[in-house]
Amino acid sequence: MTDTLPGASTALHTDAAVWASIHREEERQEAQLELIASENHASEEVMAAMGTALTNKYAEGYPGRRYYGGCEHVDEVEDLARDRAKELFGAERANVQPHSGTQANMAAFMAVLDPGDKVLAMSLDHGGHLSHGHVKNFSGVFYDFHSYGVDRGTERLDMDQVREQALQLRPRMLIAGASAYSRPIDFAAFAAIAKEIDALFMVDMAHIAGLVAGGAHASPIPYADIVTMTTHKTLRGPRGGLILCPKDRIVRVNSALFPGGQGGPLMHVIAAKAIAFREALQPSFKDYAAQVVANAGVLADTLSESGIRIVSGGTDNHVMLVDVGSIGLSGAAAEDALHRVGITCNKNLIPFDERPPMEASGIRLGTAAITTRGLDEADMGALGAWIADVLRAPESDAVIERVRGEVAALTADKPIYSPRS
Ligand code: DSN
Repeated sequence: MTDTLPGASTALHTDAAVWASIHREEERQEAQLELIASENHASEEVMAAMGTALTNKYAEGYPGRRYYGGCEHVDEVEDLARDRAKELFGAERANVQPHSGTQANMAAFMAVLDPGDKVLAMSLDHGGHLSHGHVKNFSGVFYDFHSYGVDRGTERLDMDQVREQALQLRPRMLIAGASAYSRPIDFAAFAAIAKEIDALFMVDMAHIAGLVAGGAHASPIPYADIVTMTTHKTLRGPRGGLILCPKDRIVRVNSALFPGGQGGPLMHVIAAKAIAFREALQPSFKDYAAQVVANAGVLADTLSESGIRIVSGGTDNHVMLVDVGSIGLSGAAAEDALHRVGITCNKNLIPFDERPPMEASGIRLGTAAITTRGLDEADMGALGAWIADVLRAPESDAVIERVRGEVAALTADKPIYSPRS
């Protein structure tokens, strides 16, 4: 077994069963190409912060106003995280305590809505998110969610259709943001619709947060009343959430998050968020964000040129939906075939899909993680060809064997983390 991560294997570690599984997961990540669009590889420094004594500290409340003693140093950390988040996104205020994107959304809704209020958001079936009104999620249980989708012909958002729906429904809040949408989101157009119907405008930019931070997607900050995100996708931080808002809304946001939806903040994760925000403030992060988008473009073009349909014809961000139904496969079968060669992705509904979600007609591919490990446009051309080969011959042991070898060689050549001495 190789040691890949700092701190992951030391003489202090005695729980052989758990560490063996952790090592196997480390090895899996090193040996496979991670194309799940919501994942990334956090830096060693981000991961190290999560393994510190800050995990021991209770700190309900906010810096300077805590319900526990001994918070002077975690206050410093939370202030750093908040200040860096504000600087990174040009926001007036930040709450860095959400444990996840869904927790951030729960706090955002509680801060500005009353139970039962009407909300208009993107349909999960067309690329939205569970916490934007799924019937079994808290959002769908406590609020009256309605959804807009993409246009059937273009498979893109049509802002005239969104406006028409909004004028008819008159929701209290309009939400923009998606988990599987490959085109730019026109925040100015959403904000204009919200203004026309006197609704609030919220953006959940979980997927594109790193692209916004790196200048590769327009920012919603000038337009939105409240912005939520996760910190671990394109932003490449620790798992967690973040809320940004204007200064006149922060008191309600803070109290909706704690005590509204959460108890003690995870101070070790907040330290890791602070480190990740600093990383994203470096000029090199702009290069990273641009490379993520360039890589996605080449991957989508290569697949498309091989005759596999890409939803909406391509991508402008980090993600693409590949219509594997166009070559007679289900998303589940495609996910399995790619798994056999060491390429990890997820089956995904495509807009107007006729298959059920556990089968689906698409796979969702993203380039955030593979770009972190240093893959570039030339690698994307090769990767696209391998994916096409596997999807066209998923039962061929010869093809699987060959591509598995290619993936193994590439991952060995481009390690994620430096090996420990
Ligand atoms: N599960 C995430 C994704 O894969 O997009 C969203 O929360």
